[in-house]
Amino acid sequence: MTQVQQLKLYGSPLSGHCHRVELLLRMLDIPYEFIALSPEQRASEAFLKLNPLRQIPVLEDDDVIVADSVAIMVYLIRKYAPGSSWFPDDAVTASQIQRWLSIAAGELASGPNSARLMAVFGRPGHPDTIGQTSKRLLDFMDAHLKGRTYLVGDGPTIADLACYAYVAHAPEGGIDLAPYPSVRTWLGNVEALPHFKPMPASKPRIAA
Ligand SMILES: N[C@@H](CCC(=O)N[C@@H](CS)C(=O)NCC(=O)O)C(=O)O
Repeated sequence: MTQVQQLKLYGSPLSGHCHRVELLLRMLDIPYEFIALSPEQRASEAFLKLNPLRQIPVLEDDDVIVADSVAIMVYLIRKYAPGSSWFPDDAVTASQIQRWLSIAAGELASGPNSARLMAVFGRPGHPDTIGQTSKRLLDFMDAHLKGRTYLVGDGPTIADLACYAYVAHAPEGGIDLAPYPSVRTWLGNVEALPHFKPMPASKPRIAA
């Protein structure tokens, strides 16, 4: 009988990039082992072989290694839930979801995520640029989410999971979500999904 290997997710509990993958694994009900790596382990030669960019998350599925949170989400859907409503094949819906995945890797990463990295992890950055990017993104998200439950269509998709953590934790970077009522309602809608698990709150200036 073939031995089924449990999926391994290498990451950090305080990484929103890892959190989005964990949410999808949980919501697809796929068993996995979370392996939290220290900064030293992420600098090791062994980890360099898993991801030459030295970034978490990395997924190990038997002999398949997938790096990058969005790539992992696409892999999990295609392999374990093909055609599912989390990332449907329909061209229009897929393009709408892809737009938010691009925003997650673009404005969300260079806006609210960068603000949190500066405040919590002491990373360098340009507060004015980060603030402008964050405001433009949140203004857009709030207008888009007015009257909607989720980012795309009528049900949750990987767009919601990809965008959730760094919006929810934006206040850790000094970004106030009070002016964005539709965004706050949407955060609650994601938190109400079955198998949701929060990302822990960060304390200022801790090791990444
Ligand atoms: N595009 C990557 C970005 C991942 C990323 O930035 N991970 C951070 C932790 S949240 C990291 O490993 N940073 C270390 C580095 O970039 O050197 C993804 O979506 O997985």
